[in-house]
Amino acid sequence: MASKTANPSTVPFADAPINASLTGEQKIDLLRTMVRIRRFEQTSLKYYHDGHIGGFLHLYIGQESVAVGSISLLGEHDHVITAYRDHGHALSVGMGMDECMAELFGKKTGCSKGKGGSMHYFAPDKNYWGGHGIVGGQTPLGAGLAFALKYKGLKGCCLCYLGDGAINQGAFHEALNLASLWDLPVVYIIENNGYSMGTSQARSSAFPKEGLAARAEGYNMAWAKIEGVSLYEIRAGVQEAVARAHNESKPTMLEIMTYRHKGHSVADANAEKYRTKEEIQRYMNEHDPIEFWKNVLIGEGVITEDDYKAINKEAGAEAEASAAFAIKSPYPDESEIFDDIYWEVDNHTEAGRTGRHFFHG
Ligand SMILES: Cc1ncc(C[n+]2csc(CCOP(=O)(O)OP(=O)(O)O)c2C)c(N)n1
Ligand SMILES: [Mg+2]
Repeated sequence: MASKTANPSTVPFADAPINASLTGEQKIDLLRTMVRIRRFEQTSLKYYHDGHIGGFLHLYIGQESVAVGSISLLGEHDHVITAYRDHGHALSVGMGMDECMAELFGKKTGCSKGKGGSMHYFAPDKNYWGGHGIVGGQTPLGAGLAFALKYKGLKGCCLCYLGDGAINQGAFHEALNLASLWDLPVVYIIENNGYSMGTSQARSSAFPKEGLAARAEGYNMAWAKIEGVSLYEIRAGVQEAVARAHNESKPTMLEIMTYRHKGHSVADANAEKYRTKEEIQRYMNEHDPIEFWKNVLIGEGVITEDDYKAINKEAGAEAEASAAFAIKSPYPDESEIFDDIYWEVDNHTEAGRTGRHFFHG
């Protein structure tokens, strides 16, 4: 895995065309997005402990490079769907901190009107389809989004993220079969943080020595394993898969190696029971994607340490402001509890009126 200190002349994948074409400003934007995700989540954790947020809160701290690097490659007809650890993907597609923080607080101004919470961020206008709490549940939906793109003749793809624990779900294997059989433009990105709740990968999954994504061979599907600390490496690897989807309408399975610094969720008080303090500390000290990218940019002369401090401060202020926004926002009205479950019902369509959502004629 890449180390924290980076020498610009030796940073792997810096000269891949997709990276060589980045301007300094674009590189800073990538840094800013990762820092904003981290400050947003650190702030949410503080307000969780203060009792402002209830329910689940799965933090993405340590994994920011995966969402930021991969989503930075997307265009107009590309779509994103993920699991419950979804804050990083949401901010990467351009959702605002206010709507995201308010959703955590259960407020009406949240992206899901305060009724979805941490696991159910949505922004269809940004091609962002959630936010799913059922492990692996998003994987057939990802195939469906890709199918729709192909059906409509659009040159696009769906990035469908899942955890290393989700790869054992039956639905995922059904989705892989159809994605390959029907040549769907979907990219499955396994965010391999080594654990499913408190269970290590070694205790939960059978896989070839090349890695989890090598299972794709059983489906005649292309695959690759990517180290997830460096944005350069992620962008170079994911770009190949996106190009395969766009140009050949073929699926890919990627495994990106990463690590979560915090517990599975805030309720996971035993975060240090199933892994050692030393392991956590080692990843935080030596494999932190933000530290790595910051050092790349300093090494390249794109930013100074002071620039980084300013970006960090600004992101912290933005996150605090979003919490203030959430606090002063109203809760949804009790009368709205059954709204926003079925689009057809809310929009008084014939299907909604008759209950025939899934049938024509
Ligand atoms: C179908 C189903 N089974 C079990 C759970 C409980 N559960 C929630 S998260 C999780 C672990 C998933 O781990 P992984 O896929 O590696 O994702 P990570 O949390 O590491 O991002 C489990 C078992 C669930 N939500 N859905
Ligand atoms: Mg995991």
